Amino acid sequence: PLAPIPHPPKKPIVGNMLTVSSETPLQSLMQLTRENGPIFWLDMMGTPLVVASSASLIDELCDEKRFDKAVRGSLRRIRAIAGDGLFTGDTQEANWAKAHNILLPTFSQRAMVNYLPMMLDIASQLMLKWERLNADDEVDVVHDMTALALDTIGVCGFDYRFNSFYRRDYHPFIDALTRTLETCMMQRGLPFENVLLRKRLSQLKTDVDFMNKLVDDIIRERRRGGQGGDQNDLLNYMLAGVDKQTGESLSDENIRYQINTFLIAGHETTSGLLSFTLYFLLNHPDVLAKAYDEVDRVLGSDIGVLPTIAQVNQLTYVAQILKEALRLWPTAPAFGLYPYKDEVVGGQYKLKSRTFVTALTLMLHRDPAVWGDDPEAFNPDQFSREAEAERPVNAYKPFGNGQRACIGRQFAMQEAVLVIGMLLQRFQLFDHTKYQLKIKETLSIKPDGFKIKVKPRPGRTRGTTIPAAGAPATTAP
Ligand code: FDE
Repeated sequence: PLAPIPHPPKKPIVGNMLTVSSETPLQSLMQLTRENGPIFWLDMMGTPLVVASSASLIDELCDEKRFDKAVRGSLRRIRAIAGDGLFTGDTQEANWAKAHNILLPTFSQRAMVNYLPMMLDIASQLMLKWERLNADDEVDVVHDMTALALDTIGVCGFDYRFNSFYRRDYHPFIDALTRTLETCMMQRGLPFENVLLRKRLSQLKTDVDFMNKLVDDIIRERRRGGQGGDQNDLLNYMLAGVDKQTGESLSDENIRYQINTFLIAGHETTSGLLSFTLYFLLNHPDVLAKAYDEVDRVLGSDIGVLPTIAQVNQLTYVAQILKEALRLWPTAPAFGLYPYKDEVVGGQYKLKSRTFVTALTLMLHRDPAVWGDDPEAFNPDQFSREAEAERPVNAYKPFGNGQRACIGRQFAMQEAVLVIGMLLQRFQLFDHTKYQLKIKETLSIKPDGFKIKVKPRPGRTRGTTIPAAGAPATTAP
């Protein structure tokens, strides 16, 4: 029998618009899930938004024959800068499939070894910065992890150095990007919004022009230098790549959108992942001790040699810790879907064709049916090989679903394992403020105001060998 989808009470005109906090919409949706159950709908000024989160419902929603990714709301507005790039393109747009086909191999597990020297280059800059801190210096974790993730995607993506570790503030590109994303998140389609946001909207135009120019100049330069440049970066693949299905390659405009996309999709999510991981390590001494053991066994105490790809792949407990951090705080905390046709889900809830459904990953990852009675507990054993094999396939979705899942997954995980490994090899960590977790929401989520102190571990060889730019990294024998 059919049943109505539950929904919290609404107000005239604005409906449930104000039920959801504008500062912390995702935490509102978590709370609403606790109150209303695994599926409910909100009236966003006449447009319904369905929020689903149980493992059984999400399993149905992950059926790509019935549901497709929905590029709506703030994600749609991000097209101002990411256009029909992979993240913000509709599945049916010609450029989505074209770029997907061209870029998939460049993000494959096999391709990852190419990025290792560049990742080590940037990771070494972070290590050096932390090694040179004085005992009373604080580390602004989110700031440093953002610098790291941004610089990594800059070098691996298009051989551009944001040089974030050589400046106090962020590169102007990042300020422009951050403002642009903020404006896209603030627009909610409320009355008078364009008046209230007038300043921001005109700034948005300036920012988008500035970012496009920077990226377009890089593309033009590279074209001029001939396509066979010796960089192993994504830009070269995009310039040279041909989609086998259509025989076409990407236009310069679309390549610009892809570069903007990698920066948007790749830097905040990865930085948040690293920040939450450090937070959990500091709060779970038993897990931290086990991680130190693994790092010491795999990487040893000589910090003069940088990790090899084989060593990175051996840090399996570190990888488990990262996965568990992404379970409790998936830095891309939800994904949007719509049904192609009228559907019934959960055997009783009608969804009209094209209804916007948010799959709330944050609560999916807390479904007791999958994660047990204490889903809030941080436990990397949830990702032992045996536990992973036993779990239903769609119970864990930090990288989204199906063909629209994260193309940067291996890239982000390799970078994160390597960085946590190198940090633990070198440093003791101190939670000197007794930090209380507070989640800041932008397009992604991160631990707000998380500061730590670090101290070099005793018995480590001082000094780090930094590979010359572009040169292969030193490898252990
Ligand atoms: C994507 C993605 C996703 C899906 C979304 C939707 O559905 O809407 C997710 C969930 C994600 N992603 C997540 C993540 C996390 C992390 C850490 C990351 N991510 C990272 C990264 C890096 C890079 C470079 C990236 N990432 C990228 C990307 C892209 C391009 C995309 C889109 C795809 C398609 O095609 O659609 C994504 N990513 Fe990520």
